[in-house]
Amino acid sequence: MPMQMGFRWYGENNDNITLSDIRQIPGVSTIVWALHDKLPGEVWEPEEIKSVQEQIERYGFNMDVVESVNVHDDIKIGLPSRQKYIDNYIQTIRNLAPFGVKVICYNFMPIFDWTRSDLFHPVGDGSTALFYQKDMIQDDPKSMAAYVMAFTEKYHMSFPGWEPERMAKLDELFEAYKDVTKEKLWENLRYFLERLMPVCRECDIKMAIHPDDPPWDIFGLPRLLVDDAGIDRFLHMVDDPYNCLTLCSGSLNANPANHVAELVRKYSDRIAFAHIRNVKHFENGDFREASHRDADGDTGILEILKAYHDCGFEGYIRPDHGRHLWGEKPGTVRPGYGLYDRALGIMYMLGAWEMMDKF
Ligand code: CS2
Ligand code: MN
Repeated sequence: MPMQMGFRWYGENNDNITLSDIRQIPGVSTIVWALHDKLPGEVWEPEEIKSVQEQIERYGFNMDVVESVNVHDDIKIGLPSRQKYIDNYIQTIRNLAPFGVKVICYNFMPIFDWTRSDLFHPVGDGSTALFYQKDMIQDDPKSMAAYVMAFTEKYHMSFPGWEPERMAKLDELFEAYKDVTKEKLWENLRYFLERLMPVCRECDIKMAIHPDDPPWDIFGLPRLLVDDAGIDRFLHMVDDPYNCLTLCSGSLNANPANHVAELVRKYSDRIAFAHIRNVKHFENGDFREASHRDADGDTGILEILKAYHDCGFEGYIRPDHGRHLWGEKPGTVRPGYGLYDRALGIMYMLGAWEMMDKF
């Protein structure tokens, strides 16, 4: 089976991009989807999954990849109430299996998902992109959360991992995480996965963890999946073919020391899902996201694609964040998830891939 190209879609009435738009991008087989109105910890019910299935399959796509089923904070913190949330997670896996879902992408970042200081930073050519200014993300989580929340309120858009219900309780969350050291977080991740693995095997669904974005501790919160050593520890800790990676090139390469193509070669048999995102580094540690073209960033997109191709990668792949182009602006586009740059990214990736296939 060749690799399968996916496109992340936020769902009807939740994404300005339609399935009909996506069908016009050549080469896409998989819709990367989720029930975006679910809070972490809730069970995804079969009827709810079925209604998305009907939409997705009507356009000839498969729904093999879910991104994300988010993990409740109590599981990450290791509270006794985690039992209930792990049971719910397992029930969600069981409910997804009959619909043909093969991969669940998730992350294990405390409190925040991806973190940026500017969601629409000018690139210089008229487009905008997500930007991380290191000195703005130091010791004031509240002002950063307030920035993202102001955006979500103004434009009636909420982001997975930035649920307003959770952000309203930031003090409580920080308090709850205060004794969660890196080692405890590793232990809680292991506990969670060990309980899931038998069900994953039975349901033939791979759990594919997304690396931490950015790949370093922020606001004093520990982060685990940040480099080769972290990935190695993770895969050995629960050494099971259903314990896999979503290898996100841009998240990892926000730290220029992470050589993503090498990671692909080293861990290819455990990569279930590839995110391709290009990043431009600045000397002071800031970074900006870039078009998928190799020369536009520093992540080494062609070398990464070559590594996947050499390894005979047969998993799912998708363009990750792109720039906002051609009139895409706050209110009309989800930050990082416009139509045009991701479509261009797909054509670039398929061009490179098909060239490697043929010649
Ligand atoms: C995604 C992540 O938009 C993005 O950066 O790659 O937010 C990803 O969906 C989550 O971390 C997975 O749980
Ligand atoms: Mn990603």
